[in-house]
Amino acid sequence: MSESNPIKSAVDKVVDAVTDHGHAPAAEIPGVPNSAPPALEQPTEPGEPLPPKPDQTGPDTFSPTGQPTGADRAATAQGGAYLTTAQGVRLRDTDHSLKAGPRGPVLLQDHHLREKVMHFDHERIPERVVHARGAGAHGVFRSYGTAANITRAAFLAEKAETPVFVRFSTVLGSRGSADTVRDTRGFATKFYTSEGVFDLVANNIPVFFIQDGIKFPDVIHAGKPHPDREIPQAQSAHDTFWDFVSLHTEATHHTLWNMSDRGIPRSYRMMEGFGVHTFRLVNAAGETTLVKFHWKPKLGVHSLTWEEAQMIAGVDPDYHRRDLADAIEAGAYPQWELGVQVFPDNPEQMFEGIDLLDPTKIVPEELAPVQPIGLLELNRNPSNFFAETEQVAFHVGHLVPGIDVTDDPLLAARLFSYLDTQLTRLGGPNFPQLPINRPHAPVNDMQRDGYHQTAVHRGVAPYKPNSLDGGCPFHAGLGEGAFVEVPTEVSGRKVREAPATYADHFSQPRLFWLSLSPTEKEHLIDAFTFELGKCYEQAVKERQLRVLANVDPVLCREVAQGLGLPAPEPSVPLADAAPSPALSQLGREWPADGRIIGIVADESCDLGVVDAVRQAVLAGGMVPLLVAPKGGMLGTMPVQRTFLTARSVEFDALLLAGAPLPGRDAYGARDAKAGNRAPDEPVDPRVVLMVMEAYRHAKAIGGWGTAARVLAQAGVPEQAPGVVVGEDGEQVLRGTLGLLSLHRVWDRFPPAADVA
Ligand code: HDE
Repeated sequence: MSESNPIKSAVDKVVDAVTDHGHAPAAEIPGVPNSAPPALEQPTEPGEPLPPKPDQTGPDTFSPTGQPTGADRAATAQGGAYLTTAQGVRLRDTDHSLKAGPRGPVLLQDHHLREKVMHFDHERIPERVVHARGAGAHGVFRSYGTAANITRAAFLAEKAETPVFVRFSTVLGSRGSADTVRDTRGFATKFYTSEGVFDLVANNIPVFFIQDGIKFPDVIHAGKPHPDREIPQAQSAHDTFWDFVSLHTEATHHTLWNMSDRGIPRSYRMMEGFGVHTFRLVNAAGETTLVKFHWKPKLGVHSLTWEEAQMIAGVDPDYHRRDLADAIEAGAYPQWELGVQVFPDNPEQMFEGIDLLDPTKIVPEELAPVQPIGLLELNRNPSNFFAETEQVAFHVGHLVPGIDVTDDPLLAARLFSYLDTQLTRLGGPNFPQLPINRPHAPVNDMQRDGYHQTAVHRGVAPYKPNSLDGGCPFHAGLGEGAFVEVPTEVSGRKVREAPATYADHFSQPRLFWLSLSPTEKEHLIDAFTFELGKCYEQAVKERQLRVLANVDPVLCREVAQGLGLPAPEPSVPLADAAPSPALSQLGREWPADGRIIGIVADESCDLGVVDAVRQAVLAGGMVPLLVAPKGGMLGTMPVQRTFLTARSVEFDALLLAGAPLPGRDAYGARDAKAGNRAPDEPVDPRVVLMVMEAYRHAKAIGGWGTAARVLAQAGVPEQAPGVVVGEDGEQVLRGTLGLLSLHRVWDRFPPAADVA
């Protein structure tokens, strides 16, 4: 595109306005499988394996004992041009077993067959008992130094840069379950600091279902599929979940967050993260502060619509995984600011009447602002899912000097659980030696042996005190960077009891409800009605309505209405809660980096304009996907989706470069999406369907040329909010991209007056 192109320059301005620059623009359409395109014919010349794609790296190369090896990352992967056995012996044939004649029996001596099949038989390890489904990425954390006065953690000092690995996840589903189910999301970060590994094992929801870790097996058993039929997969919309939470009302706050739009994020890149518990920081002078950790995404917090989430679960079950990898591959590196809410460390561990040890409570940001302390950027994709994302082992007890835990009883059980679970999952106590888990600081822990020991230790005295190894290793003092637990007073009777403050289960759920915009309230009502509507037992539904009655009468009434049940009266007085505007996702503008723009066109459209629009979208750090009647090229442009393969849910916005004529395959017998098309229909019915869905999902829709015809057929008024129709692509693109900064066009669907 030449600089004088009027479309491009106008579009650049729009793109500048809506995107947060500083990111390299997307260089190409992401998703390429390897670093070089394959030949049509099977290659015959031996050669080294291809290098990884430029966006992919493995873990940094440290020894199992945390010392830099200086080895090339490629050296940790298999190399060499020739196929070998596991012992490095070259092989002539891996296609045929060794037999007594071509039709004869396979011989027991076939060591290659046995080795190959033996390894294959043991490729699987147990999936995580929770958070089994996930996706990860490498990145860097850059500290602002603003926390240096409250913690002596080296990685939070000014200008410190720390490599990180982050794994996002859902909670309930199995490893192969869909990404977009309604659930809490995990947001776990491993900081490879100069003082050892620090893990911040967070969620995208700031509270938890339970106040005491002893209830964790109960809540997870209730949320997982029913034990008899093992259904439903990765869902909370079933009897055992609602049976438990309706009886165990401390879950109410978390349940409200899950039923809100937070339970169906648009992207991992567009989620907040919360450490949930209160942590104790300690500075160089030994002074302590209580904090709650927050991750704030630079792209804002955005969600799917429920219908869209359900459709994507079928159309692209890997949606969030793909989105993260594609964005990094395209150079749209996601960023989050790490922040802390800071509270004085008083003996009560209370702040403004809120119990800081109760993980079902937040502290509203209006009472304790989130103070930014550093920036996380994810900029490298893993090169091997299993080695990195599956084998990474997080632990809330991976702490560094300057960060300590508090007496939150939920945290206590976690401190036990995260080590324990790795023994089964990763097959023994040496999981810290897996490359992705290796600290970037020297390890000398005197631990020896065990399954999968990969370090080759020296010396004869792995015990303390010793003289035979010269007394090594030595204790470190505070001055040598030792981790020293904060000395805190502890006293009390040994009891199985909760403190009185834990008995309030409804005031903060009410605070959450009152803080949502009318649109978000409608979504919450819909989610509760959907989930309870999927329950079989009337008693479970009625009991949960009693819970909702204690949160808000409108919420309870609307859900009851949908279930066809009477709305009960509250059993406790409704709390007098002041809303916290920070809890609402809506009402602000955000950059649109890495968003997917579907551009629908066929031969009848002005392809010069289409190309200019496509280039401009790309230049703005977004990804244009060209959708055409058939694969191959449209003019000079590669087609990424066809009317057969595309579905509206893949796109954040739709652009219509005209009114595509029905494709050759546009009839129901071939493609059900086409339905029973009337013979004289002027527009491909799959395009009409795409527009109808994008409209329903409150997405921006733009069209030029003859696009108005498509809108008419889809029943979409040209004047509807978020629909931009114009004479030329320049004007339409400007309008459509502008809408993306608000994420969705919610004013297309006004909420009911009595919900607002
Ligand atoms: Fe976890 N949790 N959890 N959890 N959790 C695990 O550890 C557990 C809790 C969270 O990407 C397991 O390595 C108990 C709160 C994330 O690998 C396990 C309790 C929060 C991940 C475990 C909790 C979390 C896990 C499963 C209650 C948010 C995924 C496999 C006392 C602050 C980490 C594993 C990854 C994973 C136990 C509660 C977040 C079994 C006992 C609260 C993000 O150890």
